[in-house]
Amino acid sequence: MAPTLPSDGCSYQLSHEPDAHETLDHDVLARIHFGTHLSTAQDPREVNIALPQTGGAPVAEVWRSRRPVEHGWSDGFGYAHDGEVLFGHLRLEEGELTDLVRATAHAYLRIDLLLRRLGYPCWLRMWNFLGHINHGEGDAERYRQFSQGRHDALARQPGFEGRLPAATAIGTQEGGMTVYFLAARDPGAQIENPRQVSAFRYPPTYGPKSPSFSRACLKRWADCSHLFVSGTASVVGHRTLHPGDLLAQLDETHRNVEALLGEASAFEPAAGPFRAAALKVYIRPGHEDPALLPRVRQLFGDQVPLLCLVGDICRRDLLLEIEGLFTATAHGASAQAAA
Ligand code: 3EB
Repeated sequence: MAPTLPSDGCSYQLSHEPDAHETLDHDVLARIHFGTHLSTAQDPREVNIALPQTGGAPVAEVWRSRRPVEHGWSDGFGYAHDGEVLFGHLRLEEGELTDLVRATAHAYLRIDLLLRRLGYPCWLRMWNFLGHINHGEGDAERYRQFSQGRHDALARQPGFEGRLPAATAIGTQEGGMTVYFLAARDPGAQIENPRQVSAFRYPPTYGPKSPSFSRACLKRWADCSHLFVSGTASVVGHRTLHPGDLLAQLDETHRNVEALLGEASAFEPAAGPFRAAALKVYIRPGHEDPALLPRVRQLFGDQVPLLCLVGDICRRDLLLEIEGLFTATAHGASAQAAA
């Protein structure tokens, strides 16, 4: 089957495709399925995330490249790369998480080793899916233990707070942990949100070690720029705003995403305007609301590909979180200027 060439000028691209299980095309870096009772696949580019989809026909997240893709398994990781970007993933079963702090630290150190070995040492974007993320009280909460382990691993590198990847951390109903990620040969730029305290500077009320992620990562490729926007929620300063009010949390989240787009454009004005290539919306179970997705479309654009997932948000008073990939092509900027 002929590879589907990316259409927006970027040499690799994310699309939402009807969920299917046929053999992957050669140009695929990764295909991520979301749902319960997913069947396991042997291809190292296939990932399953145990989160139900809501609000439409099920889709898979598919990353495709214009360059030749190589893939394989190494140290338990499935990976694929195309000379510029690397995709990888790791699954830990619940039985491997009895000491969650150490298990997370070990997993993150193994990721670092894999990335160095394959020649893509620069972390861009991490997705973390952890069973029962809100179980446990106080600093024994699983999310806080995960944060501590991640910090323990990343803090081994001096200056790590200036090179943090964008991230998502979401809870699943099934146990275990699945991590998937993108990395590059050369670094992206860490973008923070002026409306929010950087997560890596959160006070200890949110856990013994602050969460090691950046609000966004801006990566300039040969032919386009990608802005990876982390899971973004109704947090201003370091506090949750609008507890209990899903739609108000959505509006606040949108303001946070807008602030990040503003920061990214100020950081790299030549990139051209950023447009949303794909968004994921996570809703806490029991808080699905038919008014939500229409409002998301109103705020972020009618046409934007949306994947809507039901999962626990890592802070208990947050009802929703939104992440996205935004693309800018200097070509897009000149086309707009000419119009
Ligand atoms: C927040 O702003 C919401 O620990 O990797 C969002 C995205 C959140 C990523 C993470 C946490 C993480 O603090 C929570």
